[in-house]
Amino acid sequence: MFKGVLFDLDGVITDTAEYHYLAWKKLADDLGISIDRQFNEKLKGVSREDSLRLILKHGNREKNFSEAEFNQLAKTKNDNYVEMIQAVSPKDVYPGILELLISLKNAGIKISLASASKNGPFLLKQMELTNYFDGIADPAAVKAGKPAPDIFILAAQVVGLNPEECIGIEDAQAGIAAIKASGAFPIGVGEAEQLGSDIALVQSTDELTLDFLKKQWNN
Ligand code: B16
Ligand code: MG
Repeated sequence: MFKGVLFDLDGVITDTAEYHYLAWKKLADDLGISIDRQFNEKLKGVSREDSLRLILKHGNREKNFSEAEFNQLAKTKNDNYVEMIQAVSPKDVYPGILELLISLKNAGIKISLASASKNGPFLLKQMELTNYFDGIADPAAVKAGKPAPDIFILAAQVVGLNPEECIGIEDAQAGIAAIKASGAFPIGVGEAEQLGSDIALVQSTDELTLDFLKKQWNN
């Protein structure tokens, strides 16, 4: 049996993925770079700085900014995003997630956060979920972001486990790659087109019950 579950946040616990998209879209529009939802799939799970690099590259503007200007652009996006997430509340927790956290707690299975977002702890607090988490991996403490495995390895470590003892749940291409590379068992929230047809997938988070997780693990 698995001993821990490593949760992505944006797109798994709540729909902040949409706010990230809107904040990047506004920044890109202001720079005259056109991005759409299909391009946004590449940004999901990717760190703030790497996302900005991808957007500038997409608009052939990667050489146009000094380091200070680059940092300012990242800050502008984050300020806008942080403004949007002030209103996040327990109502915004995706269906079935609270029930899953309760069943995991009752079963003595460790719960850890493997989000690339530096706003993760704030969001857990807004949704009143902080107390369910046995550990939070600090994205600022890892060398390489998703698709590198570092954040999932750290998320397992902070709850005293190896990734091989854990299930990782993700909604992003980069995140699934990171889970696979860490040695944890991947479960995807989303479509096979984006996440691949070689892993267990759910269309909606309310399918993520403890029984479902056990079934996939034992498959
Ligand atoms: P921040 P996750 C990721 O969170 C988002 O999917 C991604 O769009 C974002 O750029 C990244 O966090 C960094 O977030 O700018 O708030 O530090 O999906 O790994 O929970
Ligand atoms: Mg995500």
